Amino acid sequence: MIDIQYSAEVRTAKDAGQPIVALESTIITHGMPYPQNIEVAAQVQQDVRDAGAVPATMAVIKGKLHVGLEDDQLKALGQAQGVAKISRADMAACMSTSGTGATTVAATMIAARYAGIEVFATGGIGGVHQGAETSFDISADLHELAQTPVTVVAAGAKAILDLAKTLEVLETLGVPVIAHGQDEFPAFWSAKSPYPAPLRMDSAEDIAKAHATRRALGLPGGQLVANPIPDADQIPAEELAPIIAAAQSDADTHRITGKGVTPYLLQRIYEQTGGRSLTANIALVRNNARLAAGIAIALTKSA
Ligand code: PSU
Ligand code: MN
Repeated sequence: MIDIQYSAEVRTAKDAGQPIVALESTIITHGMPYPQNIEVAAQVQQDVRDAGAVPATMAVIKGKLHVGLEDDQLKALGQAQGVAKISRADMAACMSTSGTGATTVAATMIAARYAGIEVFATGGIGGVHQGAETSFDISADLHELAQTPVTVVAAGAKAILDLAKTLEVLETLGVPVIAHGQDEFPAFWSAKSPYPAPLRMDSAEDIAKAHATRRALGLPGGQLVANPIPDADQIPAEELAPIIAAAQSDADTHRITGKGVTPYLLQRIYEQTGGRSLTANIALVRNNARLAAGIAIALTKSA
């Protein structure tokens, strides 16, 4: 048995059967610069509350799995140096060696399932990287979606990835990819991509029903809900394309590999857009938090 450290708020919500939304912490430690990372994390938690659910930000702190962070814990994590980025492969080792690590989408799903939380909001999932045919860089997030029954709300996959290959792998793995309110798969900083999403749903209730039906069928694995960035906050894909290409080529030149790739690319794009990529990132995460709260509420009502 793992001794989970619940925040006071999450503990109360669990006891009362209230809707809870899981949140990841890699976006805080490896996805956004300090101090915006802490402000955004607190804001996203508040967005979940304002929408009627309770936020549970996940992290491993000194070997303990935390489900929900107190304010001081969140602040410390956001400023700490050398925090590990933990995915499925690293989670147990981080805990067993009393390490401190931020959870990626994959690790957050594992933590959520363990804590009985079925809905999770993030920015973008990891996916198949450009050049994967030679690098084999495919995020463990995709395999996690295939085996852990959590509905993940994201703004599609980051445009730094190969979206066509990412969609193919998700199809192979049997992961339902549901675009919210549009036919196209969204591309993180842009609402639309050239690729149609395999499924479309227009309400949180419909998404909750599909989740509950998968549960009733006993299907392992979760759903990916692809929620487009709000119109006003988009960065046009044409504008980003050369910036992404340059960032990718820098990553290749500097031989960045493995876990380092995604944080490196995000940081380069942040610098090259004069911070606009971060503004868009914040808007889309908040938008996802609100939809995830709606799904968690609908699931609680139908239970
Ligand atoms: N989305 C963001 N910023 C991030 C990430 C996603 O807006 O930092 C993180 C998530 O934690 C995701 C991880 O699980 O990047 C994917 O990393 P990799 O490509 O190494 O699997
Ligand atoms: Mn990778």
